[in-house]
Amino acid sequence: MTRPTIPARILPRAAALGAALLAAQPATAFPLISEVFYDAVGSDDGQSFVELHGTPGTVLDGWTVEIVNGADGEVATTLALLGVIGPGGLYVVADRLADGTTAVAGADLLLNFDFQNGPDSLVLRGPAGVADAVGFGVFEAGMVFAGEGTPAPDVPAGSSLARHFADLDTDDNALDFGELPVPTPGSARLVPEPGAGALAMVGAFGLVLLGRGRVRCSLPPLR
Ligand SMILES: [Ca+2]
Ligand SMILES: [Ca+2]
Ligand SMILES: [Ca+2]
Repeated sequence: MTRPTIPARILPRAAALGAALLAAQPATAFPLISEVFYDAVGSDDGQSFVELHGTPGTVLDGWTVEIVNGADGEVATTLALLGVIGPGGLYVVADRLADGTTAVAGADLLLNFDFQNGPDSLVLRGPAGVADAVGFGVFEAGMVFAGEGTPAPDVPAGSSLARHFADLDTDDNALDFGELPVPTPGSARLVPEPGAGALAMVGAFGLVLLGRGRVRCSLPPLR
């Protein structure tokens, strides 16, 4: 049995992620959109969710998540948030079934909504304006991308679109988000605490994930 090796060609992408980690940490403002599950296998009813990451105790009353239709830029749905980000630093808004329940475990708020399957955007808006945004899919000429930087990839049914690290925001959706084959409402990977070797650990972890294909990292294309 041969030991798995890390292809040299992905090193520049890992370096880009490492640089992003260094550059982004001091400036990151919370809350952030950390995960979006917009297309379950089969019906999305009661399965869709949006997860936010932020400082525990943050009051979200008055905050909204807008679902922006990529076809025309119109806000198709506005999710009015309520309540407080809990001790774990994550907050989940889940789609409600007709009977008032949801299939999403541990949801903090149930609302009735339905995503299209992209290209679309989500905009998180607070009292001071837009706090974060993510757009996903291929935006063709005439379509409206309301995310940040470049769009994140469209993910297949059953997978969610998630930040590689819930607390890492470079304001470039393609860099920050990737496919999560098993959605994780209410849990997330965070950047390790700053310290000697922490960045190296993150970089190594990223390399392992990239090498194994467990994270379909949407870093800039290889040249
Ligand atoms: Ca579906
Ligand atoms: Ca952002
Ligand atoms: Ca999650």
